[in-house]
Formats: sequence, C-alpha cells, structure tokens
Amino acid sequence: MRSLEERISRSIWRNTLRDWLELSRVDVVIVGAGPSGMTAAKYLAERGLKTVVFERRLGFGGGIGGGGMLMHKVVVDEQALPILNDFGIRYFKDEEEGLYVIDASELMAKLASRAIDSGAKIVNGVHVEDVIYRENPLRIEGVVIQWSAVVLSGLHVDPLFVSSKAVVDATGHDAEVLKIVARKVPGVNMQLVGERAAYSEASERLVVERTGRVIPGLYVAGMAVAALYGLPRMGPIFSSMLLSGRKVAEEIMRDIS
Ligand code: 48H
Repeated sequence: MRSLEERISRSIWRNTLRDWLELSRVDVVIVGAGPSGMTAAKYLAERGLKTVVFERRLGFGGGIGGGGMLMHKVVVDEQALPILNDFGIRYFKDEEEGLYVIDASELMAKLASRAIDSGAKIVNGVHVEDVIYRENPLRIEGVVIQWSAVVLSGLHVDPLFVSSKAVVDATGHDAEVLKIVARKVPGVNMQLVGERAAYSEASERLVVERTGRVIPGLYVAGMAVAALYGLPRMGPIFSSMLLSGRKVAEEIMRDIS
C-alpha cells in the first residue's frame, strides 16, 4: 500500500499531466482572467469550443477586485443586465440615473464559476510570454507559456507551447499579447496607440465597437482594445468589459465554427 504522501503526489502529477495533454491543442486561448476574458470564456465554452484561460496571478477577476478606489462595489449600465442575468449575478438599480450596482466579489466569483461550469478551464499561475505564428498567409496559431513563478524568479527556463485556432488578448490596460505581436511577428503592421484619458461614456461605447479580430487568429477584448486603438478609459464601470467579452466570443464562433 502506498503511503498517503505518495498517493497525494501521484494523483496530482497524473491528473495535471492529463489536463496539460488535453490543453496542448485547444480551440481558443484567452489570455487574462479579468471580466472580459471570463465573459468570453463562458460564451465560447457553452457553445462547445475547447477554451482555456491563462491567468498569471493565483486568482481571477483582474481589475474587478479593487472595485472603485478600493470601495467594494462596481457599476454597470442597463446594456450589461442580460449578461449579468446569464451569469446569475445579482445587481440593484441605484438612485443615480442609469446605473446598476454589483458587489465586486460576487462579480469576480460568478464570472469565474459560470465560465468553469460551461466547460472552460481557467489555469492560474501561467504567464503568456509569446505567440506562435505562421506565414503565407500570416496568422497566429497559439501561445508560448511559462510558469509565473519562473518569470518572477528571473531563472532562464525555456517555455512550452499551446496551439489554438484563436488567441484573445484580454490582458487589460497593458495589452501584453498585442505588444508582443507588434514587436515580434514579421509582416504585422500594428501600432499600439495607447489608452487616452477618461471619457466614460465614449469609452464604454467605443471599446465594444472596436472589439474583435486584429489579424487572423488574434482577437482583442476589454481594456486592451483601448490600448490598441487609442480610446479613452472609463473608470470602474464594467458594462463594456462584459459586452466586449460576449462580442469577441460571438466573432470567434463566426470565424472558426
Ligand atoms: C497571463 C496576464 C498576462 C499575461 C496580463 O485588467 P483586467 O481586469 O482586464 P479587462 O480588460 O478584462 O478588464 C479591465 C478592467 O478590470 C479595468 O481595468 C477597467 C474597466 N479600467 C477602467 C479604467 O479607467 O481604469 O484583467 C487582465 C488579466 C489580469 O488578471 C492579469 O493578471 C492578466 O490579465 N494578465 N495573464 N499572461 N501575459 N498579462
């Protein structure tokens, strides 16, 4: 009989490796478990697409957890209500015209749990450090990943690959995947304009309008859209993050299914 210690280790090794073998090729890689990434993950996975979210932190929610200046509430407008209902997220109408209020912790937890229930995998502690590309025709075919702990340690450790039909940059203000593609993929003529100062109403509309495919195989959602196209920021109103996540999912489903 194996000791309990031995059985614990064997169970974790075997089942993690089984998962990673499954994840070596997926339909969609989403980079970042913030609001836009997790929303996209649910809508993709529930339509049967094999979807993985890589999140470099040991948690999820991205910018939601900080609420508005550490107040534990965020707001949305009425356009986001159907998405909140899809996720079973509770909200109430505020006395401020047109605003609905949500607890930040409920938004984070339920976005993640519904994405997972729909079949998406959220893998924490994994940093996307590069992309896979092909030429003639030019396209993005996956990502290059590394443990966040290795990145933080500064050790030189070669990464591994995950192949996919679509990659979504949902990394927020930093637009990390787009920056890599602009700098390192030959033949891509992409300039990140950089996010503009606050203009909430315009930003909420424009981020959703500009969400979608950037080049074949590469999509953008959430605040990374603002960084790419030079759109204003909106502050802690999250309607456009949720709507952007749903829109990118719809666009990917049209393109690849
Ligand atoms: C793995 C990565 C990597 C990487 C980053 O910032 P997020 O919450 O992203 P969005 O766009 O879904 O939501 C933005 C929103 O939270 C926000 O900041 C708003 C509305 N601001 C308005 C304003 O005016 O300030 O989440 C992105 C996630 C984070 O959890 C990162 O840790 C993760 O992506 N991430 N994960 N590999 N290379 N880069």
